[in-house]
This record gives sequence, structure tokens and C-alpha cells, in this order.
Amino acid sequence: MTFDADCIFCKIIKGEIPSFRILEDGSTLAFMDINPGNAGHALVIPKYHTPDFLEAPEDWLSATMVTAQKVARAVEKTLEPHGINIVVAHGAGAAQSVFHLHVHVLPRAEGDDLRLNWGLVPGDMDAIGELAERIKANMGVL
Ligand code: DGP
Repeated sequence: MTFDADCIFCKIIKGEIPSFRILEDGSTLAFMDINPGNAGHALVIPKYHTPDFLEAPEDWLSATMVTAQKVARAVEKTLEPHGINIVVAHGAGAAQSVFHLHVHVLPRAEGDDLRLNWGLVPGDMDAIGELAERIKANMGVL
């Protein structure tokens, strides 16, 4: 595994900064987004520093997408959202703000009118933590 000492998501993988982890295996980590577009917004990353979708080696990308599917299933079971967007931003022009590959699992509420660039507004940490526990409880029972 290769990490970048200056990358915030590498620091999350190594536990150097806190996160609400909801699923982890040898290759990937899923955790709650602290700037959620909607309640239950999660991120899935490879445990390998690769900056973006186009650079990502196929095996790391595949592992990340498989974990994203598990997370989306747990989010579906937990929140029964109106829908779920599985989103990857590629490049600053697409509003990518963290340059470590990540897949957004973004639950949708009916009529939320969420746009592709939903903005980076800090969420309520207690609410995010509580949702992380509920989603985690529905992981692996699918
Ligand atoms: P993007 O803009 O597509 O690169 O998405 C990056 C996401 O990462 C954004 O929704 C906010 C989230 N984020 C940024 N810093 C942190 C952090 O330190 N912890 C967590 N949990 N999420 C973060």
C-alpha cells in the first residue's frame, strides 16, 4: 500500500485523524462524509493513494466500487431513501476537492433538488455519528 503523508484521506486510513468508519477490509475503507449533501452521505476509498478516477489502477478501482455497492445496500436498508447517487468527481473542474480517489454514496430525498455540486457545508457530527452506527448495523446482513 502506498500513502501520501499530506493526503487527508490517507490520514483517515491510518487513523491519524478521526472519522466515522462504517466498513473496512484489506483494500478499502468506507466512512461518513463530514460535509454531507444529505443525511447518510458516505465515502468509499482505496487504501492506496491514487489521486483520481483516471489514474486509479484497475484492481484498486474495482475493490472500491465493490465496497461502494455494499455501502449503498446498507444505506438503502437503513434509510430507505428515494434514491442513491453513486458519484465520482474527476478533477477540480468537476468540483473534486480531495485528490485521493473516492466514491460518494449519496442518498436522495424526494424533492431535495440536490445539484451535482452540493457544496461543502459541515454536518452535525452527532447526527452523522448516529447514522454511521445505524448503517454499520445493516452492513453484512444483505
Ligand atoms: P469531492 O468534493 O468530490 O472531492 O469530495 C470530497 C468529500 O470529502 C467532500 O464531500 C467532503 C469530504 N471531506 C473532506 N474532508 C473530510 C474529512 O476530513 N473527513 C471526512 N469524513 N470527509 C471529508
